[in-house]
Amino acid sequence: NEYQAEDIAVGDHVFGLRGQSGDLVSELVTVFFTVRASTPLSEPVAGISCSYFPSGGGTIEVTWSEGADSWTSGTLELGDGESLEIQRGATSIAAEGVGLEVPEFAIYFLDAEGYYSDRIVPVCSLQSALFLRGDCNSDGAVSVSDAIFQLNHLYLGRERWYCDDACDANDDGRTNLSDAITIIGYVFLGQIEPIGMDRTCRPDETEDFLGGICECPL
Ligand SMILES: [Ca+2]
Ligand SMILES: [Ca+2]
Repeated sequence: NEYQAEDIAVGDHVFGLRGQSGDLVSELVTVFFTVRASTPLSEPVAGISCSYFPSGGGTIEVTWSEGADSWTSGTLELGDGESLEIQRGATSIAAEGVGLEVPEFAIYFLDAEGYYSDRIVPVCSLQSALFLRGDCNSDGAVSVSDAIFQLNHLYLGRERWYCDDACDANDDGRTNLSDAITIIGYVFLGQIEPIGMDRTCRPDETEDFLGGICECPL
């Protein structure tokens, strides 16, 4: 059984509870409680930061260091009602599959006395996905098959790539014939220009409007 009361003023309060069954009435049970103006668990964590990784369905990762007030558990609550438990002593939590944009979410903590902290809404920075430039077909290598794959889509309407940035081999913000030529020049002639292809995964270092699902395939 549950009874809820809201908008109780700050200060000391008491309520009484009596059970009744037919003519029988129990003794009055009284409960004293105090509503505090602010939570005693005011600084559960310090130096909180959040990263959002758009690849692989979207992941948020929140990290922190120990705050001034100790806590016994915590919760990461997503806007859709899903929640994840934060283990005692943890300094990070990650939520996977949160979608293609930073979701609404908050974290809060609970101390040994049963007090909750305020809800903390971290600001997440966008972490660019790593990808292998030139690996248009996402098989983990830069080879002539990437150029063929790209041309097959561009001119024959075949399967499209997942990661625009990987197919933008010359990093000019467009995916077109010049990228296939760049890939061929790299594979057969060792031409690393214009962007210094070196078979390592990196985030995109230039601003463009390309997107897609990019991951490091290595
Ligand atoms: Ca490839
Ligand atoms: Ca290009």
